[in-house]
Amino acid sequence: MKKENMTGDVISEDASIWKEPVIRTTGRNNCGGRCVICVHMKDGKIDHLSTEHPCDAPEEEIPLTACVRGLNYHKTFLGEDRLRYPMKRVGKRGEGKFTRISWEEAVDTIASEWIRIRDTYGVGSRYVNYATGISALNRGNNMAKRLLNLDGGFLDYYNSYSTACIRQATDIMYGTNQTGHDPEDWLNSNLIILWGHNPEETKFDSVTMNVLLRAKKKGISIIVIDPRRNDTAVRLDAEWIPVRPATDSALMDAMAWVIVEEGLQDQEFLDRCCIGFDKAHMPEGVDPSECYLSYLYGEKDGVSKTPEWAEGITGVPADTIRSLARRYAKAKPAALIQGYGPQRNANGEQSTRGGILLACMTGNVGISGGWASGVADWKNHKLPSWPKLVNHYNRQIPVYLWTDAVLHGRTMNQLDGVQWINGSEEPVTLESDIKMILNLAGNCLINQHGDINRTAEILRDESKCEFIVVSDLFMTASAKFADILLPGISMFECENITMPWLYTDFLGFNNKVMEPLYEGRFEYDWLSEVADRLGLKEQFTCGRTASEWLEYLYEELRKTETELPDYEIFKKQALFRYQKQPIRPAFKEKCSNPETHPFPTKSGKIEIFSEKVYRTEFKEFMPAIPRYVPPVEGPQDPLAEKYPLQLTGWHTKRRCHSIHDNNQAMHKMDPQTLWMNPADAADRNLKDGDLAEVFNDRGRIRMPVRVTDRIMPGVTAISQGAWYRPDKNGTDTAGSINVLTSLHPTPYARGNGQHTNLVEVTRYGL
Ligand SMILES: Nc1nc2c(c(=O)[nH]1)N[C@H]1C(S)=C(S)[C@@H](COP(=O)(O)OP(=O)(O)OC[C@H]3O[C@@H](n4cnc5c(=O)[nH]c(N)nc54)[C@H](O)[C@@H]3O)O[C@H]1N2
Ligand SMILES: Nc1nc2c(c(=O)[nH]1)N[C@H]1C(S)=C(S)[C@@H](COP(=O)(O)OP(=O)(O)OC[C@H]3O[C@@H](n4cnc5c(=O)[nH]c(N)nc54)[C@H](O)[C@@H]3O)O[C@H]1N2
Ligand SMILES: [Mo]
Repeated sequence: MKKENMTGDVISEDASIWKEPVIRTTGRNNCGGRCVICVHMKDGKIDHLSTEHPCDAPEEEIPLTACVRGLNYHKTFLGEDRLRYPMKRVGKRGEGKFTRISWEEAVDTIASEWIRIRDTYGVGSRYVNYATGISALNRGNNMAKRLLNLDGGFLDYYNSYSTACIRQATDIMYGTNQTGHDPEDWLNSNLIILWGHNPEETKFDSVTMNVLLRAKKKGISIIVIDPRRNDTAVRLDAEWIPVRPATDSALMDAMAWVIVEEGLQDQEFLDRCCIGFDKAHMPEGVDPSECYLSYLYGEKDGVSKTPEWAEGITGVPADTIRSLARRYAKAKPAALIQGYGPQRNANGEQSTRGGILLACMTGNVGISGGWASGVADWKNHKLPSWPKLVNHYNRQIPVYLWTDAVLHGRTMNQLDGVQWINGSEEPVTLESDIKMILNLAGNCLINQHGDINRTAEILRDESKCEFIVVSDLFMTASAKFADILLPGISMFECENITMPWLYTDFLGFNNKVMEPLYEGRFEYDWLSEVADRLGLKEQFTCGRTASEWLEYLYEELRKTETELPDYEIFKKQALFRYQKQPIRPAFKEKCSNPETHPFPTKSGKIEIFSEKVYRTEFKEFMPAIPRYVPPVEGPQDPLAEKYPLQLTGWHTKRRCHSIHDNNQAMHKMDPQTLWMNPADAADRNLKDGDLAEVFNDRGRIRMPVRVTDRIMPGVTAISQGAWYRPDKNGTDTAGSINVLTSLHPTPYARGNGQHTNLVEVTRYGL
C-alpha cells in the first residue's frame, strides 16, 4: 500500500519495517533536530540505522524523521579514527604530539593543576569553553561547572555563538525572547518571508520545513532573502531576493520608507503598542527628533532612506525593494521569519531590530497568520536542567571574548560586556586572566571560534593560559591544543535525555546500545574522580551515577510536567510527545490592550526607540533605533579596495558544525567549495572546480571553487565547520572559514559577526 506523508510525498510502498532487534534512541548533536534513530542490531553489533517512519508518527503529529546526517551517525562516531586512550602533550602546545598515559595519571594531573591554578590566580582564572558536542541533559561542560562552583566558582560566559545578537536585540524591543508561536499558524499567512533562514539545511526542528512545504502546497507565496539561493529556496521553489551580507538593515529601512511614503503602515497599531516610531510617541525627556521616522526622512543627516539609497548598499534593485515593501504591507496577515544568519554579522543586532520594526509597522504582531519576528522562541513545557549550583565568583563575559580574557582579562570591564551574574549594575572587572580551560565536547577552542591563526597564537603561549583539558571523540584542531587529551564516548555508548530546540514539544531519550569503545569514558566519570581528589565527591555526585542523575532529574520534572510517563516507558520509546495545544499567537492579549497587559519592557510597549540603549555607554556603539550602520568589513568599508569580495558562511547539511567532517559519505554528498558568482570568477580567470586561494590579512585558504549563479556578484561563501588542516606554510587546505573570520565583536551584544568578512580570491598557482 502506498503511504504519503503530510506534505504529500510518497514515502514508502511498504511501511512494515524492523525485522531485527531494534533499539530506539534520539540524536544529541546540536542541529536542533533530535530526531528518532532506530538502531538495528545484528549479532550484538550495530548493523544499520533507520528513523521514525513518517507513517509511524501518531496521527496529526509531524514525524521526527532523521536526515542524512542522523542516518550516518554510526559511520561518523564509531570510525577507526576515534581517540582511544588518555594522552598528555609532549611537543609544543598545538603541535599535536601526545603520549599515552593512564586514566589515573590524567585525573591526578587535572586535580593538581586545578588546585595549583586556583591557589595561584584565584577561582576566576578557571573557564569552561562553549561546547555543543553533547547537547543533552548530562553534558560534561555543565558537570564541570557544578564541580567548579563547589570549589569556589569560575569565570562563566553568557551569549552563544548561535544567537548572541538576535536574543539581545529581541529583548531590547519586546522585553522577552518568547516571540514565537506554533508554526502551524504560517498556514494562515498570505505571505511568508524567510529572512536569512535556511531550514532545509539547518534543522532547528522537524516542524519548520514540514509546515513550509504544506504552505507552498496551499499556494502561499514564499520569499527567501539571502545572499545565496539557499537549499530552502530551491526546495520550495521560492522567490529569491539576493542581498549583500550585513546590509539587511538598509533594505529594511528602505522598505519602511516605502511603507510610510505610500501610507501603508498600521498607524493605529504603532500608536497603541509601540514607542519611538514618531515624535508623538517618544519617551519623556528624550529629544523627539531621535525617533525612527525622523531618521527615515533624514532630518539630521539629510538623507532620505529611499529604495535608491538602499540599492547602492544592498545590491537589491530599488524596484524590487518597492514591490517587496508593498507586498509585505498589503498581504496581512504575513509572517516575516528571521533565521540566525543575518545576526551573525558585524552589526547583527540591527537586522533583528529592523525585522521586528517591519512586523510592527505592518500590524503583523499578535494576530493569527502574522509573526512577531525576532528570535521567536516558543515552548509550552519546562525542560529538565542540570543543577550547576551558585557561582560565587559571580562574573561572566560575552562568550566571543574568551580569547580577550586569556590575553588581558584583568583589564576588561562592563564596556567589554563583563557582567555580574546576579544582575547587579555596579561596575565590574575581572580578578584574573583565564589560566585554565576545560573544553569538553567542543571545537570552539580553535575550529569554531573566529580568526584561527590569532587564536592559535594566543593559545600557544603557555605563559598565558597555563592548562587546557580537552575531551573529544577525535583528534580535532581543538584537541591538538590540549595539555591533557581525553577520549569521550559517543551517543551509542551511554544514556542521556535529549531536548528539542524550538517548535517541537517532546522529550527524547538517548539509549545506550553498546559498551564504550577502547578506554573512552563519559566526562562525568572522570570528573567524579577529580572531585574525589578535591574532597568534593559526595557533594558533586550526591551518590548518583550519571544514569541515576537522569532518572532523578526526570522525576523532578515530572512533578510539574504530569503528562510524562513512567521512566522505563519513556526510555523504551525514547520519545514522549506532549499533547497538542491550540494555536495562540504571541502577544495576542498584549497587543489588544497594552495598558492592561503591558509588554515586559520599561515603557510597557514595544520599544522601537530603546531608552535602555540610549542611556547606557553602549549608545556610542549602537543607535537607540533600528537603523542601518555601515559595518566594519561591510561592502562600504574602505578595506574593500584591497579585499573587494565579501565572504559569508552558512551551516551546511553535510555537518553539524564541525561534526561529520571526517565522514567520507558526507564529503561526497556536498564537497567543501568556495561559492562564487560567474562574473567574479570570470574576472579572476577561474572555472568551476579550479583551485583558488582565498585570503585576507588574517589568513589564507586553498580550496576548489564552485562557480554558480546561486550566489550574488561581489559575494563569496564557505560553509562553516570544515576541519582546519594547515599545510607547512600555514595555508589551510580544508576550507575552514574561521581562518578568515574576525574576532571583532558586535557593538552591543558583543557577539560573533563571523559572517562579515572581506577577502580576495586568486587562482592557485598564478
Ligand atoms: N545541518 C546543520 N544544521 C544546523 C547546524 C549545523 O551546523 N548543520 N547548526 C545548528 C546551530 S547550533 C545553529 S545556531 C543553527 C544556525 O542557523 P542559522 O544561523 O540560521 O544558519 P546559517 O546557515 O548561518 O544562516 C542562515 C542563512 O542566512 C544566510 N545569510 C548569511 N549572512 C546573511 C546576511 O547577512 N543576510 C541575509 N539575509 N542572509 C544571510 C546564509 O546564507 C544562510 O542561508 O543551525 C542549526 N542547525
Ligand atoms: N565562521 C563561523 N563559525 C561558527 C559558526 C558560523 O556560522 N560561522 N557557527 C557558530 C555556532 S552557531 C556554533 S553553535 C558553534 C559550534 O561549535 P561547537 O560547539 O564547538 O560544535 P562542534 O564543532 O560540533 O564541536 C563539537 C565537538 O564535540 C565532539 N563530540 C561530538 N560528540 C561527542 C561526544 O559524545 N562526546 C565528546 N566528548 N565529544 C563529542 C565533536 O567531535 C566535536 O569536536 O560554532 C560557531 N562557529
Ligand atoms: Mo549554534
